[in-house]
Amino acid sequence: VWESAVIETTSLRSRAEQVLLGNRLEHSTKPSPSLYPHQWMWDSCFIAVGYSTFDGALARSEIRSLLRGQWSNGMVPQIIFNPASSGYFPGPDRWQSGRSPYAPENVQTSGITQPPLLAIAARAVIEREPDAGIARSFAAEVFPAITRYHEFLYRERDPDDSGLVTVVHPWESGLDNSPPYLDAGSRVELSYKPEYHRLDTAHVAARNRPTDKDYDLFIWLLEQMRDAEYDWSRYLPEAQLQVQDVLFNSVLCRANDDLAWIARYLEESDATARSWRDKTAAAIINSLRDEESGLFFSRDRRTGELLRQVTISSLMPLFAVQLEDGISQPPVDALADPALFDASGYRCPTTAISSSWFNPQNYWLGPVWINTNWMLRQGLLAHGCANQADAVRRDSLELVEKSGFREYFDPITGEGYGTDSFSWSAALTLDLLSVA
Ligand code: 9WN
Repeated sequence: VWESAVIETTSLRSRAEQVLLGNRLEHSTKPSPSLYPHQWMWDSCFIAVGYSTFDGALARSEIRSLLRGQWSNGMVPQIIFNPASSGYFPGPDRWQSGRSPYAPENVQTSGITQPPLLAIAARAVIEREPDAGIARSFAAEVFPAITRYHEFLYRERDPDDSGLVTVVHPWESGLDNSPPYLDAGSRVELSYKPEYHRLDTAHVAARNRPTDKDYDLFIWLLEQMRDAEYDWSRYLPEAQLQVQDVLFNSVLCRANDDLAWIARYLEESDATARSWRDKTAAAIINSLRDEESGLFFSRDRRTGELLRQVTISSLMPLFAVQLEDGISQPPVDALADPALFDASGYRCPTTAISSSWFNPQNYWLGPVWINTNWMLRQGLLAHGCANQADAVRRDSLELVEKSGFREYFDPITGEGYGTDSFSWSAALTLDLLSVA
């Protein structure tokens, strides 16, 4: 039994490495062979963590390639387009990022960002690099750029100086059709029906993807931002969708902690990164925590109301920062609650089972995703919940072993959905195998 377990792990590892190498482009790695043929930001951060387990040079090039797309105002874009591919909608012709004076000239990108995992990935890559000289020069190279990215987020996206960054498009959240966005999205009044032709449903069954109504919202919002030339001081006062997103801000909080670590590693001051971390941590606890349930929710900045939809994001402050016992307990308990996240199958559904939106086969409305499990596991470990953390790790590995490196998985049956050969499922499998 022991011998076969070892062989299984070895083969899972080598299959995961093959997925990443198979999805390589010239400078970076695409999320999947055909559904997502460009470079995505938070995907590449997870991918870099995966590469760091077996090839530091590829890990560094993944992050460098992201920074190649950085705008002069500091924004790191959600998508860096691969000029050799036209198989994804919306492409560069719809985004027209060149309308902004800050967009890079030789690289085509989208006009928004994604959960800011750069510092988290960079730290992992630095820590795993055995050659101290290489690690140090990479740290010195990326530290100023990542700092400028965080400066952008606080300067352009937190006009109230609240410590919470505002997300302006569901795609920025990374959890595109998650219930809080369907909720906030239902209040957006589309002034026209945008014209477009979806390409995603040519690759994946429509029942596993966002609806056409969701896409109307996604594309209409894109066109509003484009018309404002991605100038946030002009766009934000009128923007119909503005969310102080709990997952995005939790990632930012943790990223500040890792940015502070990189600063100390370089023997530079970590004061700015620490003060950002402390401010965002306090704002998450004071402004995004629901007193009654003890769970966390994103806040609609337009109405001022919490978007009280229980999703995986409600647990993400565990990943952000060290919470006091009384504050960490409700999210930890929610994991074992059959009405919320215990589906008697695989941990951890992305939308609570009791939600009226829950659908175990549709995108972010219920399926398990390996990246949210990866963050949750770290958050649980940081709060002394080793057994629960291990259960999340085990379920993640069981899912990819059973169904392959799919994009997302049914939390009840374990069936895989979405694209196959999905890069972050493979990359984070490598990381989970390396922490055993
Ligand atoms: C839009 C690439 C991306 C992920 C997102 C995931 C999905 C894109 C799409 O794929 O979104 O960004 O076309 O649906 O929701 O988290 O980064 O893997």
